[in-house]
Amino acid sequence: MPSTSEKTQVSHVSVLGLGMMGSALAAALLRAGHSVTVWNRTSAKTGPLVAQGALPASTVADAVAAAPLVIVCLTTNDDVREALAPADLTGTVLVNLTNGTPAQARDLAAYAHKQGARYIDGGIMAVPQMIATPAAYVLYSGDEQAYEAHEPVLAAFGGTKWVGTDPGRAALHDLALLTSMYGMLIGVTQALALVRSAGVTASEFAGPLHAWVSAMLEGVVPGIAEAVDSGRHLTDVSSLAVNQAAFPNLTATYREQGVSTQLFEPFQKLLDRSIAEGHSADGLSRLVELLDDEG
Ligand code: FVH
Repeated sequence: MPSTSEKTQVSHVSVLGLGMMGSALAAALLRAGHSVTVWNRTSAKTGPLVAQGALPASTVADAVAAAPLVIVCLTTNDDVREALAPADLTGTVLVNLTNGTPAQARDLAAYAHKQGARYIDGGIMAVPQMIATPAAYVLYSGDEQAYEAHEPVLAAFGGTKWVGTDPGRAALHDLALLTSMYGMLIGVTQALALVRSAGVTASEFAGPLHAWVSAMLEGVVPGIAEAVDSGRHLTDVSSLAVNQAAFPNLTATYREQGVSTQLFEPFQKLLDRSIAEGHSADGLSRLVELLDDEG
């Protein structure tokens, strides 16, 4: 295992994977003044980065050998395992920014350690166009010493947020944030389908939709978080009973308008269960507890 002190002055970085995100990461490193070696399975994709000053590597093994810090951003963690197989990882600090599960991150950390490498897992909270802007940040977990040594280089991508030494922790936070995003998109998708069924354009509805979702997030999230952490779910905001009574109006209207109910039926079931289990006076925070025992 290398000593991290050898790595503190790293300015040569290799980037494996030049898809939309990997290309944005490599370009950000170049703009920050680092020397960057790039590798991509489809070698033609190295062209634009080479034009910006990157050095092309023809194999993963060459790219890994070229720099002590290696950033990986492929489609899946199975792809990462497959791509890294021919490389000698001894002495490398591997930063894996591929989306995956906490268990996959732990497996990759164990694999990297066995190969003599240090492992940091990351979750990118940005789209490629946001990389290196103040709106972007990346969650990191795993080898803390290696992270501290390389954080100044990783800061080229945007903000850095350390979430713990469990290599799976960044993926967990990442997936929780993505969960909230997909939940919001389910609502947005359904709302736009509903108004469209009545001849209202999405552009016309976008303003009120954005304002409403923003106000709800701002007004509701802190209270729900406090209730979940304290276990005190009684509410004077909006009871589960009143939500259960109102919810069928949503699904009935979807049916009347010829819009599918499939995305919203599970929520009705959860509300019904909350009442059946005697939580009618509680607020929506109680649903977090009900999901706990869904297995
Ligand atoms: N794009 C985004 O907005 C999100 C933001 C949050 C983080 N995600 C995750 O980042 C990973 C890469 O996403 P991407 O957008 O760069 O994806 P693509 O543009 O489709 O590029 C995929 C690259 O992966 C290479 N690749 C795939 N399979 C293999 C393999 N078996 N061996 C080697 N490389 C592989 C692919 O190579 P090629 O097809 O060009 O030859 C691309 O370089 C992903 O986890 C997102 O969830 C992005």
